[in-house]
Amino acid sequence: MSQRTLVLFKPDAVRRGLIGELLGRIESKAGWTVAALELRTLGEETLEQHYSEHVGKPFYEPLVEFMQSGPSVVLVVEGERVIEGVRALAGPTDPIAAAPGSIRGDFGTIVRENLIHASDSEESAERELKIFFPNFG
Ligand code: RTP
Ligand code: MG
Repeated sequence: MSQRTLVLFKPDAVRRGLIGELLGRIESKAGWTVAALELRTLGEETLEQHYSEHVGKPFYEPLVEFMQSGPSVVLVVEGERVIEGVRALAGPTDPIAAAPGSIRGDFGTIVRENLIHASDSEESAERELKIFFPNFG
C-alpha cells in the first residue's frame, strides 16, 4: 500500500550536519521516493497547528522555541508502508530508549532534540501534509 508521510529533520539535525545521513537512511529504503524537500525555518503559527495536540503541555513552549531555533528540512516521502516505516527508522521519542540502529538511538540524547519528526498515522499524515504543503497534489 503506497502512502505519503510528512517528515521533518529538526533544527538540531540540520545544525549538526546530519541532513545527508538522515536522508540517506530514508532514500536507501527500496521503493521509497522523496516527493518534496525544502529547507525552511518554521514559524509559530505553523508549529501551533502541527503540534496542536500538545498545546498547554509543559513541554510545548520549549518545544516550539527549539523548533524555531534554526532551519528544518521539510520532506514528503512516499512509498510502501512509509508512515510506519519512517517511524521505525526514527525510533521512540526518547533517544535514550531508542535502539542503536535507529536515527534517535544513534544520534540523540535529549527528548526534545530528537532529530526527526514523522507522521504517526494516515490521519496525521493527511493533516500534516496540508499544513506544510497546502498546494501539494
Ligand atoms: P514527533 O511528533 O516529533 O514525530 O515525535 P513523537 O510523536 O515521537 O513525540 P510526541 O509525543 O508527538 O512529541 C512531539 C515532540 O515533542 C518533544 N517532546 N518533548 N517531555 C518532553 O520534554 C518532551 N516530550 C516530547 C519531542 O521533540 C517530540 O518529538
Ligand atoms: Mg508526534
